[in-house]
Amino acid sequence: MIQLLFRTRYKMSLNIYFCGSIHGGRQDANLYARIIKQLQEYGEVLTEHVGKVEIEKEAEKLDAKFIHDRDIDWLETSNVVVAEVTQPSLGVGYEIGRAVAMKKKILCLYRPTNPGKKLSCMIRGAHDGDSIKVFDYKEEELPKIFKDYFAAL
Ligand code: 6IA
Repeated sequence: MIQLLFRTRYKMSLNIYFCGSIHGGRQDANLYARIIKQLQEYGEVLTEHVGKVEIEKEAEKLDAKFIHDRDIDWLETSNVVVAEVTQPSLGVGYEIGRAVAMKKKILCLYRPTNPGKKLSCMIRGAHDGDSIKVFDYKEEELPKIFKDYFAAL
C-alpha cells in the first residue's frame, strides 16, 4: 500500500529523461525499452522513443536541429536523468554533460559485460554519490536499484 502511494505520488510529479544510444549503436534498444517500462512506474518518461526499435522510420522527417532543441527543452523540464551508458554514444555523453550543468539528478547505469571495455572516466568519475550516481548493474538488479534510487530522491 505504502509502495503504491509512493509510486502514484511520483508518477504524477516526476519527469524522467532517459538517455540511450541511437546513432552510437542500437544493440541495446530492447533493453532500453525494458528500462523505460520500469521507469514509467515512477514518473513520465519524456524520451520513450529511445527504446523504440523503429525510431529511424518514425524520425526520418525530423532534422537534427529540431531534435537537439526539443531534447534540450525536455532535459530542462526533467527532474531526473537516467542514462544507460554501456553502449558508448556521443549524444548520451553530451546529454549527461548538459544535465550536469543544469544541476539535474542523474543516474548512470553501466553493464560491465566485457572485461576489455571500460566506462569513460568522464562518466565514472562524475559520480558524487549525491546528485550524480554511477552504478554498475545486471539487468535483474534494476527493480531494486530503481526502488532505492527513487525512494531516496
Ligand atoms: O549520439 P546518439 O544518437 O547515440 O545520441 C543518443 C541520445 O541523443 C539519446 O539519449 C537521445 O535522447 C538523443 N538523440 C539523438 N538522436 C536522436 C533522435 N534522432 N531522436 C531523438 N533523440 C535523439 C532521430 C532518429 C534518427 C535515427 C533519425
